[in-house]
Amino acid sequence: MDSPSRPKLFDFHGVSMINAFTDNWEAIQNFKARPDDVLIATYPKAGTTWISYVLELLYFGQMSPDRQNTLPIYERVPFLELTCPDIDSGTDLADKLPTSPRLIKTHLPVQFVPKSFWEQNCRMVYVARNAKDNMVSYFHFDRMNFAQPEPGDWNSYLQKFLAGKLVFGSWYDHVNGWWKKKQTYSNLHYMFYEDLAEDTGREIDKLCSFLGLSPSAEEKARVMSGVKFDNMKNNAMTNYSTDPTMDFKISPFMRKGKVGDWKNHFTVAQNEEFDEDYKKKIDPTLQFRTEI
Ligand code: PPS
Repeated sequence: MDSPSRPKLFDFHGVSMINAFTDNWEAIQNFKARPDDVLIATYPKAGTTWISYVLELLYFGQMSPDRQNTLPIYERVPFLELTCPDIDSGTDLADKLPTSPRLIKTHLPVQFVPKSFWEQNCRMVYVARNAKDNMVSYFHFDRMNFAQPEPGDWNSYLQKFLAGKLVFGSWYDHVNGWWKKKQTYSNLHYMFYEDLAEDTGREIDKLCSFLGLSPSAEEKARVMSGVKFDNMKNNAMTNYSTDPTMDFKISPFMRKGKVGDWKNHFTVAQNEEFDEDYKKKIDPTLQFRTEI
């Protein structure tokens, strides 16, 4: 049974959404991006916080130790479409950000991105994660985050994932849509969670070349150390322990951080059903790894 305190999913221009991400729609669509803004875009649970912290440390890690020690990541990298009572909306937080560039997070599918980001030719970093691990991570997140709809049991969650009936809609449409955009919009860097896990240093180098940054060897080492899973898990500014909507006794935000955890969740039959459906939906030019 759905808990009355949990938000309800509804269809919003063809994408499953909840009020927290649509109530501020006019301000989101009219958001004024600046040319040096960097938009971090992901389907939920694809590695948003990880790449946000990489970018945050690359740009501001040296400049302001106070910033690193006192501000949670979700205040340093505003979540554009988020609006909920008693806290600043994502658009307000972004408007007030004192940094240059501003790092801004979104889970919006590509067709919903405010037009000023395209008009200003902003840099965008998209992180994609293989569908199976992405779904496992989202399942545990929805169990512990009371601001998300009730996940139900694992098997019903899998059916919802296949049908695109999760917040921010279909994983397939999301990763395909952003992938297609990359063909025509050159300021988009499309990354994979699995690559980041396999060789963080290599992926940081690629990211820096996209962003026009050239950190020293020491700076790069500092970033690599800061963004290690255990370090982020133990860092109150990156582990979401300050967010009251989450119950870490059910599942922590920094849960496992692994490639291949899906093997601990899918039955053989579920895996076959998933793979059969996957072939029909994924853009064949977009290739994911489900193990490394
Ligand atoms: S959110 O709520 O959409 O912003 O969540 P998001 O940050 O995209 O995804 C959370 C998952 O990313 C994992 N994570 C990491 N993995 C490896 N290394 C580092 N440093 C790291 N930081 C976050 C986090 O553990 C969640 O994945 P799971 O599989 O649930 O552990």
